[in-house]
Amino acid sequence: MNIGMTLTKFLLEEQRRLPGSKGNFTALFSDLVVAAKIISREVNRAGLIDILGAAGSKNVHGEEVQKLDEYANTTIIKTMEHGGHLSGMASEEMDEIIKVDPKYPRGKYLLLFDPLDGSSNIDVNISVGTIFSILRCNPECELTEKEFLKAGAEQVCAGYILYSSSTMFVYTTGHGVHGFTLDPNVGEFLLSHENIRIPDRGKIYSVNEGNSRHWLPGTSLYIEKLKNDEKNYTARYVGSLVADFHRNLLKGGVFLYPADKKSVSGKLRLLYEANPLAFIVEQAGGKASTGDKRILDIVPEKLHQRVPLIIGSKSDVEEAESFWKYQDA
Ligand code: AHM
Ligand code: MG
Repeated sequence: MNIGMTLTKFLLEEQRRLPGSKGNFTALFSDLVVAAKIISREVNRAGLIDILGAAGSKNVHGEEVQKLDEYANTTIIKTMEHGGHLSGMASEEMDEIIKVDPKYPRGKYLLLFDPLDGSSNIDVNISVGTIFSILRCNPECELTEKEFLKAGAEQVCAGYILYSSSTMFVYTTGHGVHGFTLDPNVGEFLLSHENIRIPDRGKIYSVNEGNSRHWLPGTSLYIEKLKNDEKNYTARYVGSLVADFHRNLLKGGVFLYPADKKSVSGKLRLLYEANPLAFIVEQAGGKASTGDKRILDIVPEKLHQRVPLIIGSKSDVEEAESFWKYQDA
């Protein structure tokens, strides 16, 4: 057992094994860990903040009470911008890219993130998460949206933080997927899930069946097949992508947010949600697809582009893909 193996120490060891690594990435990551701890603390006392907010919209420090997703967004930007490791950021919460303030040095990475995913669950004390993706960039370039529009296969790192019964930080740099659990007494993320592998097939399917009247024929046929399968599939859907994904990553299964007649490109965002989770699932031995192509091969056209997503155990995703030929029927 790796007693006391913190996230930053683990990453440092991982980076040391890579020839030519100068440790910039490790420093960037430790800023991200700080942001995760701050957001985790705030999520954990959200109910108390709400009480204070309702009493007069000011907290005990006399500051305006912020909505948690805005708070998470600002926390990440403020924690990350002055480290000198980033040239820019893009957030699901913001229309435009964020250029690092010229008063700080520019670095060779870009950070893309969904600060607090699962917005419908924030106010009801159900698990939510932060999702992030890191790309390389030339620090000399003039930073425009174009620099962010790279296929997911070019990510150098991706991960998520799940705020749940415990807070967990799960990431990949392309060398397996590792999970760390925040020990609130120590104040550190400690290695709890080394080299996560997703089972080749699971028994869980996760989809919003409330949308079934809008589904295309292939989706309906596939879900019907699962319901009648002798493997006894069971439905599990929280409505927070990080929570649904994390459960299926550990237990095996498939999550779908397909394109349908209402959401013709699906709902989820390619750059902030699908790409990072696709990188993780592939590193864990699973698969992520639109139904007819690999998520990580899509070259984005827009920052906030949506994409249909089928993600999880390899054999389950492949079985779903086999039904996608019926989508146009
Ligand atoms: P958000 O970014 O506004 O939070 O929306 C994304 C969330 C995902 O976490 C989740 O998988 C999905 O939306 C749930 O959508 P729905 O409520 O339509 O099932
Ligand atoms: Mg989101």
